Amino acid sequence: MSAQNRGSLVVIEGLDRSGKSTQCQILMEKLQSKGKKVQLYKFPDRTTAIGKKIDAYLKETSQLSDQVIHLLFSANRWELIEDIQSKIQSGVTCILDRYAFSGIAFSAAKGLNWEWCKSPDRGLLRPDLVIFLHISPEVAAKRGQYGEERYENIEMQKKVEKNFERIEREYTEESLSFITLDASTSLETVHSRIMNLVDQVDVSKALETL
Ligand code: Z5A
Ligand code: MG
Repeated sequence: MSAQNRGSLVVIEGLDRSGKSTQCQILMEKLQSKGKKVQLYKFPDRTTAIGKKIDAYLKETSQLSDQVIHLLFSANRWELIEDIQSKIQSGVTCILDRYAFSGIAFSAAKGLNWEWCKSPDRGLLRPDLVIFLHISPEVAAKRGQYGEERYENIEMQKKVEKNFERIEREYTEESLSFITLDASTSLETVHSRIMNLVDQVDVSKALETL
């Protein structure tokens, strides 16, 4: 993708209830108030046909094999990637609330092979910046609506936490900018750290793929 005047691709990842969606919203509003064009994408996007299947699975109203749900989460990203790419090309900053890294962390926590988990997302756009919001699973469990969906239990979240540590190591080795922030502080503190990082993104390089 040509680097000229492109928007940036920023991913907010994190443990459950770490404040990803709250921070994505604040970031979008603050960037818009600075005159930037911004688009927010949330994964899973539960509004598409694939997203509706994912939603039913997460609410435990349907059962699917671990492999099938992993591929559906990835397909849900693939169905939006062209739209994201064209937005970036037209100068829009795209903020992604979860992305492929959640896919690997959760599916591998269920025992699926690590490389197999990575493979369906190969070829998706590689973000300029991944911010990982860290919070201890015990603190997260005290935040709103915890425990209503599949995976929202401390044992699963601890496995996911370990997997994100491995993701950080592996992608940092591949020179991806993957930054962990402490998300147990105030909304304002977390936001200002995120904004500092986003302000430093270098859009002079062309975007690569995962
Ligand atoms: N999943 C997967 O398996 N494979 C994939 O490929 C993908 C996802 C993409 C649903 O995701 C599940 O799908 C998820 C991973 C799996 N399973 N789990 N666990 P989701 O993103 O749709 O999940 P969600 O329902 O939006 O929850 P969340 O994203 O984990 O929450 P959050 O966005 O991080 O937190 P929040 O909604 O912004 O805030 C939670 C509460 O904390 C809320 O009451 C806030 O007001 C409060 N909050 C936020 N920040 C703070 C601070 N700083 N202090 C105090 N309180 C705060
Ligand atoms: Mg969320």
